[in-house]
Amino acid sequence: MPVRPVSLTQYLVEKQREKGLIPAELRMLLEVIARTCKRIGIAVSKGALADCLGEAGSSNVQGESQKKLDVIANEALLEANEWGGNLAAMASEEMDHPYPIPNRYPKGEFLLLYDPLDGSSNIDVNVSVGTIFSVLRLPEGVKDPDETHFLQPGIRQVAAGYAVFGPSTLLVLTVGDGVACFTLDREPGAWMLTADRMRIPQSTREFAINASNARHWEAPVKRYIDELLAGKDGPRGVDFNMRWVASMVADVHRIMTRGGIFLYPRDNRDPSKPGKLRLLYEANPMSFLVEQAGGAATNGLQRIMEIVPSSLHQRVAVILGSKEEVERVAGYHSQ
Ligand code: P6P
Repeated sequence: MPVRPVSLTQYLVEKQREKGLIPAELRMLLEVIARTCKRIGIAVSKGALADCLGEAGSSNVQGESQKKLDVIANEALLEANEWGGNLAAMASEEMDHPYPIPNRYPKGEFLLLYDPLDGSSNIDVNVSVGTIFSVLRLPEGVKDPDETHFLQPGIRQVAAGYAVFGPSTLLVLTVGDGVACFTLDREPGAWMLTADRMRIPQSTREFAINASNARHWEAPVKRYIDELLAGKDGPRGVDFNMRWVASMVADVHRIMTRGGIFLYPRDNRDPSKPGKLRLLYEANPMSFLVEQAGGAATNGLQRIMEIVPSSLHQRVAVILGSKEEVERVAGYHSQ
């Protein structure tokens, strides 16, 4: 009897029913996010056929110019999630401040944080991009959350995931019980389980970093990368390979699938920016997924998921992936 493929809905219902792992409200929230990721993927896939490429003519809180699709994806997530009654507020890379659920709708017990379209600088050149999301609980007794209620360490996440819009459209998700990958079956429009309990190999010979920043790196990262580049004639005694898509979801998905180490380290260009990537809606969700798959995630000095945030859009150095390599880099920082 062939195994009947499992849909995202069945996967989540079983996490709710059999393991009591997730309440119905969280299951419904994740279903809405997954449905919205399909919608975002459709907008991305239209490319030049729809008037959604290029610049939106605005910039976000990071001072980065917004692509039209950044704005489209952000609005899709707001509109899909504001009425369901599962959330108290949302925060996005594309919005300066959190978006409280309007009083005309019921408020729920969760907070949603997301980068609606990560890697959007790649859209116009047709390279994979994606959506990253993180779910926190609303702190006890809080009725009207503000920015401070989002400032929870990554260990408080109850769910995290990303969609990657690539050759196939994938949704990778954890609710704290391993990592599952779903592939979009476009005909019925259903997310189908194609990998459960994803595991990152403990060791790797593949690294991902933007090497053009080498002159700005701090000594431990410089040492680590120089050793990889030295290959079998150097202290590591083996050759390494490099990949850099410059789309975090694509680089991280490769690592989730076949191992590797991803580094976007702090560098000495701008002391006010300890790295490029944002802690709350990029580093934390990716760290949750990586740790759930047996990998590790550090800023060089501490576990990313233990960092207590000080501001909504704060940046952090990110070193994540195959545990042995991440621990080696952390070791170089502590020496
Ligand atoms: P760089 C995309 O803009 C992003 O935020 C991540 O998706 C990606 O890993 C990184 O920036 C790429 O940065 O400096 O190589 O363009």
